[in-house]
Amino acid sequence: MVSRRLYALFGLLATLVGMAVGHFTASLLNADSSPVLAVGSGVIDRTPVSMKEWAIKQFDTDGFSVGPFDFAAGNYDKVVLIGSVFVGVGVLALVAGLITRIRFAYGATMLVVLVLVAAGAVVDRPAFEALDLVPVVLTAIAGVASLWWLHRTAHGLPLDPRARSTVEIAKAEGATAPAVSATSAAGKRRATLTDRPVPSEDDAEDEIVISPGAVTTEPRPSRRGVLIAGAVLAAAAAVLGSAGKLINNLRARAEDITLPQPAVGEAAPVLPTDLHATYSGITPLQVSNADFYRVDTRLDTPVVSSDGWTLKIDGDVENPFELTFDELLAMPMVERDITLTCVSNSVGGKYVGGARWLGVPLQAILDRAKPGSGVDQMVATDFDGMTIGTPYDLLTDGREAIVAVGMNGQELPREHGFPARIIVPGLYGFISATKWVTKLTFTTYAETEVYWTERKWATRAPIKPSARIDTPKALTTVKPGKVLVGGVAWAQDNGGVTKVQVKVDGGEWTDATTGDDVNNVYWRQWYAEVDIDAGQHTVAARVVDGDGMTQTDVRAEPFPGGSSGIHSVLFSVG
Ligand SMILES: Nc1nc2c(c(=O)[nH]1)N[C@H]1C(S)=C(S)[C@@H](COP(=O)(O)O)O[C@H]1N2
Ligand SMILES: [Mo]
Repeated sequence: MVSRRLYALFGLLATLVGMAVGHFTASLLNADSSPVLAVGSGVIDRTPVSMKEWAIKQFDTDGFSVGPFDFAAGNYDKVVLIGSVFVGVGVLALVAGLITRIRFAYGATMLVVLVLVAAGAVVDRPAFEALDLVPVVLTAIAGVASLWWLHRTAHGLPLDPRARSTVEIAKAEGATAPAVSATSAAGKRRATLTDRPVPSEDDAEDEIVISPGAVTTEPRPSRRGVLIAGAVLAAAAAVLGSAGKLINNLRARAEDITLPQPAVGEAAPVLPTDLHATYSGITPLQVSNADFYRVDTRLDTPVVSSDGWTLKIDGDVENPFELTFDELLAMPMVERDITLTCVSNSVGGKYVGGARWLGVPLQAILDRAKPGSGVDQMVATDFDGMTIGTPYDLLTDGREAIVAVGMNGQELPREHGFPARIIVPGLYGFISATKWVTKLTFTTYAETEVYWTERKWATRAPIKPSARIDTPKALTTVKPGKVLVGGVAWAQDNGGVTKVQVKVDGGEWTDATTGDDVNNVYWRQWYAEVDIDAGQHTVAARVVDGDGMTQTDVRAEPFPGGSSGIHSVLFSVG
């Protein structure tokens, strides 16, 4: 009955119960303290860039869930990383279970060591506070207690080691006991019907084998008891896990915020005709909040309440100050159409999007704070202590950075930084677009090293001009005749898009038709209708920016300062 496999399963089940208890408690206290999420984040933070880049290519994802754990969408390799964490923990849990076969304490110790690793990950989170340890401690207790219960039940032993076993009780009462040997409080052997040497208590626990003939020599494990304990624990894990998920979802509901209007003359102009409506396949001019790409280091969707939120301005400034959300909303607002781009977007990739942002010009904050002359970096800190650094000279070279509170006419979605985030036109998101921002520190590169700088990404990273082909899609077959080729192009840091050119196979570059321009820091739609014969073809596109420069065909990987190269698509006509 108590086979190796069963021991291993005990370890797995106990670990799942522990994880569910930890996740549930964390959902009540602070989602960020969930041991599972903490381990996942820890792994993400420690994964070398090269591996992430590789994983991005292999396992692009829009977010996923494993049981009760919802993982945010994002380009990072999260599937692989979290998948490996789950598999790794699962294997170790099975091993811990197996080890209890030798001695319960060994397996239990192994579980505790596993939880200690999770505790390390929790403590390591930048915004760690003592209360965050509660879920980890409960994880350990629940895991070991479950393991103990399964183990004792499987051996027909009482849960309390000092108590007498059912067998002893039965014996004492004079009933015909089905099994006669058992352990007493002192661990002494009471009776045995065989002439085998009397095994020690530990041996007895090790050697429980129910086979015909050996039936009466050992404490009788209860198959039913094990089944019940297993079912109860599995149900508890499922219920707690689901409850944690439900609570997290409830907490993540949007707050009811009334956004202020932009100041007089600061509303964004009406957008021009969206080519998406006529030429299907081209990305919409404005990407809806629901469809907007998401990239961050988080495994969850952070829930930051506007109540109690503040934006602190400090560092080398004449006037440090702090704004509440209401104070921020009371400041004069501007509305701007800006296309955000991620440095880890590969050529032709989807981590780019145009949206309408409402917010306070950063200039208003600079005017009040008065940064010192030595400042060369603005470090923005998010609610969890994650940091993003922006070159101060690029912030103040005339581009209009904003502290945004609205996105496409709505409050910022939680995924995109509620209650407030930074948006800086022309700079990749990882050096500018801090979501869930709570602090702006004016400092120097020498003094402060931010998250991605520690990981060797570039510190100065203007967005590289690029054209993307949205249609036809790679490796599809389109109807013969006039073939629609179209997409979007951007050159936010280079004076905007003047022209987009396309090239079919080895032909000449020819000008495409561009949609009406929104502004220099917004992307531009484009299309060309080309006569192409049946067969396999390649189409390429490139942008000519506002400075008159043609997009480079030199290939570069996203790391460390953004990808470059020409996007081309192989497709068939027929
Ligand atoms: N707090 C926080 N802000 C962040 C990030 C992050 O990991 N944490 N990622 C940045 C990156 S790399 C990009 S490209 C943009 C993406 O913004 P989006 O998810 O709203 O599209 O957010 C930036 N802001
Ligand atoms: Mo990014």
